[in-house]
Amino acid sequence: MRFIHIADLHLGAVPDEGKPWSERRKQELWDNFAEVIALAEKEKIDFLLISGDVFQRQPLLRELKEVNYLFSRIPRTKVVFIAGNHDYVHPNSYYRTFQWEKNVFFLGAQEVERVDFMEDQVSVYGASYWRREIREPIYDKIEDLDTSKINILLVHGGDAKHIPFSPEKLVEKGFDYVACGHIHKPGVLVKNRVIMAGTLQPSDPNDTGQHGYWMGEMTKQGVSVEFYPIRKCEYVHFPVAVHAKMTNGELQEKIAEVLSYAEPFQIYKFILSGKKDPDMEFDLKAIEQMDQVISVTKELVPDYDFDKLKENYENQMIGKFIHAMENMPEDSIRNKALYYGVDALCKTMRQ
Ligand SMILES: [Mn+2]
Repeated sequence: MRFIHIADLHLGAVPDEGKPWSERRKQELWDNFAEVIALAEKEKIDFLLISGDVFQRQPLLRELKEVNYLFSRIPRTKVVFIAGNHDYVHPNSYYRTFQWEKNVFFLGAQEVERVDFMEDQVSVYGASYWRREIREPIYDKIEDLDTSKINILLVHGGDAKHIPFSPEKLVEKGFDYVACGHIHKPGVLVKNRVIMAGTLQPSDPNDTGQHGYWMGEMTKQGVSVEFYPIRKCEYVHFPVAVHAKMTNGELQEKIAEVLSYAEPFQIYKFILSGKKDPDMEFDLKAIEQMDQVISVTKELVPDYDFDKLKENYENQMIGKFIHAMENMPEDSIRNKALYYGVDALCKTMRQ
């Protein structure tokens, strides 16, 4: 049988809030999902596996209707999904009462449950979050798989607060395929067996790199699955080396040059590092207003000339401080203390 595995759609999220492209990206999260649905139709996919966090927060009733409509477009595809820690099944959640299309199987219980697809000889296991955190390794308790069938497990978690699990142990239990979600970076945990889908498209600037869906073929003899990127949005963290003589003009030129090579779907976070002229204040706002820039952070240290400062301020606090520090044994702690002390004193002088 043919399948697609996705997770962490985070529908309802507002990516890059405050930026002119934020609304477009919010809509794109839905469009990307609709694209996968169209693909499932085109590729005659038998199973669409969604490993949690379809929504960023508690889904609105009309949002469930929209999603259900998309599922109704692929009646021959069986859709199996669970709720994650973001869209957990709250006591008032519409997940509790919603009537899904016939081809949709929502595993909404907080204990692991199983749904059998006789005609395909497939069983799918999964559980939904009923609270934001689950620290218990609940997948460890699954027992007695019928190994004559293809057994699939939908997982959401993988860190200490969200159902920790060992990929190898799940393979040992006899699962043919473990479809994981929650960690936003896609990854192969066990080749062709345990796959972390990653977010379909990122909604947080810290989710750098490629994102997309997994598609493959599954039989009792084995699974082959591959990653297919969707390149609508890709966050890039870009380090910029700053030198002591750099001015705002030069910095902006450098950044504009980087952006001139950027792909249209890339969004940049610039990280400035190095030494700067103590007098220089970089205009980060100007950079943040450039197109395709989400933020700028700086890890800059002023380039102080200690000898000159000592000479110029011989009889003042700063000169005495440098002199005293230089009489101490030189190590990294002394160097830091010297640097931070001078920095603090210089800042007071400039006020
Ligand atoms: Mn999650």
